[in-house]
Amino acid sequence: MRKPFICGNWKMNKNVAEAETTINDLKDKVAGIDNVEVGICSTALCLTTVKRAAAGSEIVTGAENIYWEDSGAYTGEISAKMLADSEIEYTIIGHSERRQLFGESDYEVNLKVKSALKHGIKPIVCVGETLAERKADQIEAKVNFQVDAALKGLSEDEITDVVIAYEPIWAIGTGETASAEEANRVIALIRENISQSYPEAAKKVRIQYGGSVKPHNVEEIMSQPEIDGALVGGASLEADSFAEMITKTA
Ligand code: G2H
Repeated sequence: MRKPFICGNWKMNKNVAEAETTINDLKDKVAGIDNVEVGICSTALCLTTVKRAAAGSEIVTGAENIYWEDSGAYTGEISAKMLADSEIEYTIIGHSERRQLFGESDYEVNLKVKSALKHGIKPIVCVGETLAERKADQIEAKVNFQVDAALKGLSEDEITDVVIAYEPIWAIGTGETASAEEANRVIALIRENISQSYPEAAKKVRIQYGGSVKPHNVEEIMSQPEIDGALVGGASLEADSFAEMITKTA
């Protein structure tokens, strides 16, 4: 019932020419796959190039961050309205790198989620615990707090358009992954938490796993019943490895 969503997060990688080449390669490699949604989130600079290169394919596009106001004196920022004007479909919100390196708060994440939905952009909201929180047995408390904060004030209908990415911070870019069973367990807890307030939306909302998902472990991760997709950093940079992951999921 929930279509798997494999989404690349290129982070601060690739110039415009590299973005175009990668999407052209990827397009050929995933042509005809229709049981997996394929997305690429790029820097703001590359977004329209990615969008244009993806034309004629099913690949959807996303930003890596937005600001919550529509326009104005916010030097360096980009709005959900601007994404909508360029027909971008998704935006990542609250990635742990933004929370940790740029001080993004749960309150700001909520403002960004609301702004994205107002303009028809689907947010991919990242949540996850640190290693210290994991050792202190606080995984559930941390992720549920982040999810509740991100979804605050949304209608049940709006929540069905939200994608959540469970990314344990200690697993990001480190080669470490939560075991597939552990990721499945935490994602089931997130869904259970959402269902307490939004039972219908909880059945529909897609919850991805992210953190060192690679061609060699994607099948095991995607075979878990609660995991609806993956947010893929490093392994999405090369069309070959990303396409392999999509093919293995399809
Ligand atoms: C986690 C993930 C993508 P990687 O940040 O969001 O990156 O797959 O490189 O761990």
